[in-house]
Amino acid sequence: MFVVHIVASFFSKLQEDPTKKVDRFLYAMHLHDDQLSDISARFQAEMKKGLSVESNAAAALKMLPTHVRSTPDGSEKGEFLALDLGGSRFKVLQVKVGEATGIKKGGVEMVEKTYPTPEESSLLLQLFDHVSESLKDFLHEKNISLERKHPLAFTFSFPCEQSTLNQGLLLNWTKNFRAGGLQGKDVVQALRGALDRIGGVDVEVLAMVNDTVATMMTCGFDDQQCEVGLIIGTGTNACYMEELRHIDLVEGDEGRMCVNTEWGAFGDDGALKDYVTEFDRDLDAASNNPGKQILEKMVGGMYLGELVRLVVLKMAKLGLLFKGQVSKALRTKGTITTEHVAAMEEYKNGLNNTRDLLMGLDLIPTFDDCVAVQHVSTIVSFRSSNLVSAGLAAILTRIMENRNLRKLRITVGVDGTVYKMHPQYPKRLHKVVRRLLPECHVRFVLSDSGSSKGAALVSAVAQRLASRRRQVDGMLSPFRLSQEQLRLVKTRMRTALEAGLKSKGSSAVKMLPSFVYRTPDGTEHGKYLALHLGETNFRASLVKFKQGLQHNSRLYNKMYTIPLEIKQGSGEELFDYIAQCVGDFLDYMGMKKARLPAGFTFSFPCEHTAVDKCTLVSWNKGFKATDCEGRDVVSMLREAIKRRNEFDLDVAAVVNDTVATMMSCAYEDPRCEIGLIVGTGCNVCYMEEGSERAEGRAGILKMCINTEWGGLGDDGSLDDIITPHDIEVDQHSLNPAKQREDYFFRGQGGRNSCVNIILSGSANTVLFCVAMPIMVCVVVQVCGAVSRRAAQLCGAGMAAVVDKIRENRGLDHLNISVGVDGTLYKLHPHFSGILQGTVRVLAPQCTVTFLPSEEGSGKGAALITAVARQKLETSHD
Ligand code: 0WK
Ligand code: 0WK
Ligand code: BGC
Ligand code: BGC
Repeated sequence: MFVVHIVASFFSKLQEDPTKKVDRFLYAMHLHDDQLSDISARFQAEMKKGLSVESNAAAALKMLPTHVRSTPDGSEKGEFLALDLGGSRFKVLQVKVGEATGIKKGGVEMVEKTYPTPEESSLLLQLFDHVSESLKDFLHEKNISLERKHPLAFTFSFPCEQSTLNQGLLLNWTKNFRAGGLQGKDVVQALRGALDRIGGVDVEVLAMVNDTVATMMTCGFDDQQCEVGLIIGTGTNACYMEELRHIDLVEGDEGRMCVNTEWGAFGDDGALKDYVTEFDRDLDAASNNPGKQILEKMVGGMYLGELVRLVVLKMAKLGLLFKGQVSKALRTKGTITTEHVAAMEEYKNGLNNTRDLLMGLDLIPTFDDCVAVQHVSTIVSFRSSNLVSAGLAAILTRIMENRNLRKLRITVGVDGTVYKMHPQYPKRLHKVVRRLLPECHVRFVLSDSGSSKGAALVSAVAQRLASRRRQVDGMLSPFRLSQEQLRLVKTRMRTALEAGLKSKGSSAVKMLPSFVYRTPDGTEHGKYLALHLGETNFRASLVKFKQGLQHNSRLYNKMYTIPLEIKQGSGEELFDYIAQCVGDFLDYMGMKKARLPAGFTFSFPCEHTAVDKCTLVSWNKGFKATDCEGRDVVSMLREAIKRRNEFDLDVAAVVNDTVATMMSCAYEDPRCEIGLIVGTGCNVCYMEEGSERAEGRAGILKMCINTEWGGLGDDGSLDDIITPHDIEVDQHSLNPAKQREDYFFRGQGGRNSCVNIILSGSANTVLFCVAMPIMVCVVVQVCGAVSRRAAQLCGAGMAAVVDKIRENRGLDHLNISVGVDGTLYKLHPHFSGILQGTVRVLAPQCTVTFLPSEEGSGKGAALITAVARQKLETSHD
């Protein structure tokens, strides 16, 4: 019979090769390389849309952050239970990784059991009760103790929005799952709820991962170049290691994070409309999620068989097959499966399998019919692998762009029944990817043990970090200040402020009068030179004011670094260096002849007797120049200028950087009556109402007081919260036992910015650390605790200051602004937020607005000089 067919077809070949007929009929399913490159380009555009916070919501590719920050490094170890739900088989496993369990380093041992896939569960409860029951059964069957808590790794192969490793909101079901009541809910919570309902199983869900991620990790355990995970199974999807700086939905710029692309949804926004055929549309319309998962329906194993059936049905109806015979079976959805498609493409038995399938569908196929139907399968599955190639090419191109590479050597971890069981699929996929990206050396590694090994590895890292985190948390507990302790600090700061105002030297908080009696009122005008001696550099500025407040100033400045030997040399050398810099600046501005009025911002504790007369109380912050403490700062500067004999200055004011910052912000916002610096050092000034410290100057209503609050604690008033680490820092500082509180805040320039960078890396460290070596995460944790305490202490101090001003003015509620400057406040990712939050809690009767100052010391010093000038002029009138 069959031989007859062979003979007959030979003659028909003379008529026409049945595959040609199919090629014509399915012309739209043939994708040429230029079309694939076009699809790949569209894919890349969609990836960008998904990564950006602006367009993510509208993007078809959700680009979901997975919080897995690196691939395994082989040191993972532990014993885990694992659930693998969402693929064609629901599996419960026990996974032993590394030495923990007597297997050799880098080894993995797994026992597993497959349970019925509960996909038809219409309700959430049913689904997770089934999963929990299966887990319980597994523990019984494998004699795994029910007494102890087991760490669990959960592979859940559906789109989930995760903000941590062990939490994830289900965005929508795909494939054949549709248990009601879970969408938008936390999947891990739902599982925990079911386990509690079932009872008798004690587990801690350490990680929930997508099957693509778990597959990447599984293959990454043996091949560290594996940075892409690919599933071509019931459904399809891919993940890859993206640069964190490109993932807007997660804070931080350092390092990488695995992104679950959820590429099955590619085309849901029409991006594939030129390639979707009538068969795809028919299949989609009949699916349980029309309009969704467009790419998946052109690629995934759940759909390939159905696509072949729809094509064969149409061809039969058109009389192109089986002489137009159409059977009920052929009309029935799902009668051709992906297993059939794979079988039809087997090298040897492909045609026989095709004949058997068609006869099984009550059809009487001719040889040509078999050849034609087999070719339909080829075209359908070829298109599937081609589309996957286009998607992979997009991902690999992006990785090359991210890393600025023209060539790339990378491994792709793969799993899924289509890839595993379809005889031609892998070869076709590899070939097309290499053709689309000849500059890429792509190695495909089949995940030999499913994804649970990978899920266990992610959990092993999470577990190690969680235990290290608990350990470090314990060590950091002294840095965690309770509300009660912060209230105490506020009270002690208040007491110190009051004591400092009462009498000179009676308090660790010196409360130094600044002889600045008012904030700017817009009458300031003219040109001024502003000099600023900071911790790291000296700055000279020329500031011009036009009458009127706000935006009426112009400023030109030049920065000069201060060499260490100058900071810690003789006072004469220091002020000669300052005079030299001023000379250079005046030269640069062509103003050497102009005898400009100058204001000098001097960020160290000084005892003033007038706005242009003050003696340095003590150096701090890395300065230790000799013969300066106890001497008049302005005289030392004037002497140096005289020694230089190149130009002359009228130094009309010397101010603390806090006062300068307050003035410059008050120029923009008249409610600003406090100046705060949180930088290398930390200090605050504020407008005090006529305290005794004003030295009985009659009629003095207000004066700005430089608190020098950095000294709080020098009298032991903070001993109950000072930790051994603080003492160590203090002892190794240039001025031990001085400026105690300064050390809590002290940013110390460069060292400060490390903390900023480390902490800007992550919103919540645990996630951060999943990627980074453990030590990095410990450093992040320590940085977090130390800077959090600094910000809270700053907040407690500020609460004391604003409440004092409120009470000074007998107000129930105070509205006030604070001008603030300093690298720690400006650059640290969380400092300002924590500080402001602490003030809100500790001073609820005050509304405090923090104004980051621009050019504070320059403009501020010039404003004070202008005010001092005006005062002088009025006193001469
Ligand atoms: C095996 C993995 C599982 C994944 C599945 C996908 O262990 O996590 O979901 O592959 O392939 P499928 O079973 O859907 O063909
Ligand atoms: C910038 C201000 C200056 C102040 C400095 C403090 O203009 O007056 O001294 O901030 O911050 P630091 O440079 O110590 O971080
Ligand atoms: C799901 C993915 C999953 C893929 C492969 C898709 O339907 O949305 O999360 O990775 O199937 O199982
Ligand atoms: C100094 C203050 C200064 C603060 C901020 C402290 O170390 O004593 O005078 O305001 O640092 O720069």
